[in-house]
Amino acid sequence: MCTYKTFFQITTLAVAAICASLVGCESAAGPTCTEAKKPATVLGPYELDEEGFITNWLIVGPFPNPGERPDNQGFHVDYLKNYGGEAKHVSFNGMQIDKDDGTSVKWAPYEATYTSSVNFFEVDHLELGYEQDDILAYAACWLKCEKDMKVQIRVGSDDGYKLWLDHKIIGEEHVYRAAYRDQESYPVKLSEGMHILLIKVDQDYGSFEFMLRVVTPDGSKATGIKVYN
Ligand SMILES: [Ca+2]
Repeated sequence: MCTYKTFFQITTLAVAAICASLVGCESAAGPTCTEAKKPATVLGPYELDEEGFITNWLIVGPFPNPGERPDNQGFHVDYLKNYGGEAKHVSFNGMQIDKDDGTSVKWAPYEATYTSSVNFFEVDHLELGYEQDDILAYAACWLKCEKDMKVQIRVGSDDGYKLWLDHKIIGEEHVYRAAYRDQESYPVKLSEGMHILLIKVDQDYGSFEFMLRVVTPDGSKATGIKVYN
């Protein structure tokens, strides 16, 4: 029998569970992101470069992106669906992702050294061919903030991308273009602690790269942030 007291307890637990599952809320100044749950071990810490670019990432791929402009088909396919899904995925070094064709790939670290851009053709473990077309890849990292802060996450990409912060999508550009810095800018409020970034970048043909930096609203490097993979 469901008494009023029992109903109240169940309702309270349900509300608590829903609240616990939320990671922030929207506001006019961009999403407020609270600390996300990280895996037991992470690589790092690494520094943002002098302009705020993240140059240390975990990367996994390639995944298929068949079709022709303007509608390559991989962009809207969740290749992490068996691993929490893109929105809930938590990557770690060495994590294996099985693909539908029976093969598998693994998340592994990559450091962009001579440029702030992540050129996927330079990522050895992706084993890509020269200017391989119709593919996509994911990159992820953690940001550890020493205090609450307001920042902008600025992205350039070739070709399009989807961007999640703390399991919430904050940017999506289904475009075909060359990459330049700061093509989009996303204002966010980060709480003290760890925050997970996941970006999915797709490729039709030609170059295949992205660059992402974390800056203050005036465009200078955000301070007080460490990067982990
Ligand atoms: Ca391209």
